Amino acid sequence: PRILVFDSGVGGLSVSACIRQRLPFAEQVYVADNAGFPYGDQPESVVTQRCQRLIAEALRRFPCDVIVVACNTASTVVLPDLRSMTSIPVVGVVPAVKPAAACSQNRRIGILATPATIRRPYLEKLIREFAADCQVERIGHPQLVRWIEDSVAGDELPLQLLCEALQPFKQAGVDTVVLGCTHYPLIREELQACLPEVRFWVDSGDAIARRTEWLLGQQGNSAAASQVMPDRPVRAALFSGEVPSGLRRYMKQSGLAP
Ligand code: DGN
Repeated sequence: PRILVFDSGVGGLSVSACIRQRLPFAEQVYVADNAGFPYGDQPESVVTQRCQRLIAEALRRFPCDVIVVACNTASTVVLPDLRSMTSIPVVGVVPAVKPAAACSQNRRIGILATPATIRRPYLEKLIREFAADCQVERIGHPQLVRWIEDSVAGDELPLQLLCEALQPFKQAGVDTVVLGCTHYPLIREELQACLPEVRFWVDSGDAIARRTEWLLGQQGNSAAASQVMPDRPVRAALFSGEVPSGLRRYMKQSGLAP
């Protein structure tokens, strides 16, 4: 089977890695709209049009069995239009508020996401539905996705600034943090170093991989029915802009490329 994984940049690779772990037999086509990055700065209609166009182009070259929109910011706006464009099942990603509420022992949760995701009403809905008994501290960081893109290309992360930005979580005494943007698991170690007292770091990667597995199973695509892809999990990495210079090294490190 083949899975199309889409993001505005390299963040969806954190999801690709989870899919790779759960579905090592599946081939992935990674599509990144880095010419349109970051999506938080774009009107919703532009994000929707760009996603539809790029995914349609990729599907013409590489027919896929499942589409994963591995971007929280895009998932909040594009899923209905994508689903009306194609009969291929589409998986979206939402911040892992529900699993975080299940983990937290002191009922204090931090949500780290892009400003656009923090602003969207659906986040409020998730909190009301799954974390009503928790104190929730939200940080919508305007530059973190950019720093992570640059770090894959070889730049140093501004660690001091990162730790300063996370101070509200320290002050609120959260024991659980939701990584509500798919870029963030790529710097999990640095985040942990800034907030060593946080016990649980929760992201959506594994839940997406499980959902994808279920959808493939529905189509009769399973490990038993497939040939394992040992050294080419990502068949093509299609970037709408310039390919980040450290991409190959990064993908090698994370087992996504030979
Ligand atoms: N990886 C995207 C997300 O999960 O929200 C980043 C969005 C962006 O481009 N700002």
